[in-house]
Amino acid sequence: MRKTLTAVAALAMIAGAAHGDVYTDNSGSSDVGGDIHSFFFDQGFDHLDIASVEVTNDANFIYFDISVVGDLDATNWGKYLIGMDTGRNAGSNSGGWGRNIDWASGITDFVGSWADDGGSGAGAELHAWDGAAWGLTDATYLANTDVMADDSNHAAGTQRIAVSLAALGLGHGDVLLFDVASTGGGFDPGVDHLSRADFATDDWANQSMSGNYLAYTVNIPAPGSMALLGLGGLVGLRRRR
Ligand SMILES: [Ca+2]
Ligand SMILES: [Ca+2]
Repeated sequence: MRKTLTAVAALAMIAGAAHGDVYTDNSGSSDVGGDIHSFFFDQGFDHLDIASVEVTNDANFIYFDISVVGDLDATNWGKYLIGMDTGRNAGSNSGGWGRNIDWASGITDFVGSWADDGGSGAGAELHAWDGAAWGLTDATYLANTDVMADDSNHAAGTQRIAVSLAALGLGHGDVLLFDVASTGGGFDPGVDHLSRADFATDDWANQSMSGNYLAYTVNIPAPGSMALLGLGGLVGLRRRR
């Protein structure tokens, strides 16, 4: 019985390996060691304080669950950028809707997303760098096939963005380097960067800069591999008895 339970637990872990990687961020006011400068924190902008980002993928999409400290149903503004370096070209350090952000090591693609409608709606654009200029790949108000946004967990502070792996040129085993930043409108900087545990800027007028990028490895299990692993485990179990 114990062996059976062990086998079940092992199978659960194998299945779990295909689930998301969680990248946690610091939070709270810079006055007490947090990563939101008190200039912003004291104005109650907790919907710009990134708490964590969970990344996962299936055969067709990579998903970013961006979770902030605040309630996204309780705010009527907030922008969330995902800067991505797929490695397909050198990328650009500037971009992301022309926000006042230095992406530090060059992004080849970015998602600009919003939670603007009193939390009742979410949308996103996907842009790609061709080596010389930014171009719009897709948006939730266009084909809505290469990038999608989900606001169903806004009350919990989570906005889900799905991006087509094909649009990013990513396949099994490829490593995506990325950073996530919260921001406002116009030429605003990134108020919070997932890549930084310290505050990214101390005023709307001052540029923010990415820290060390996070890395996610795309894992697309081959059809039936789960079942084969499971069978192998059971065969091994039988032999040991
Ligand atoms: Ca944060
Ligand atoms: Ca941060």
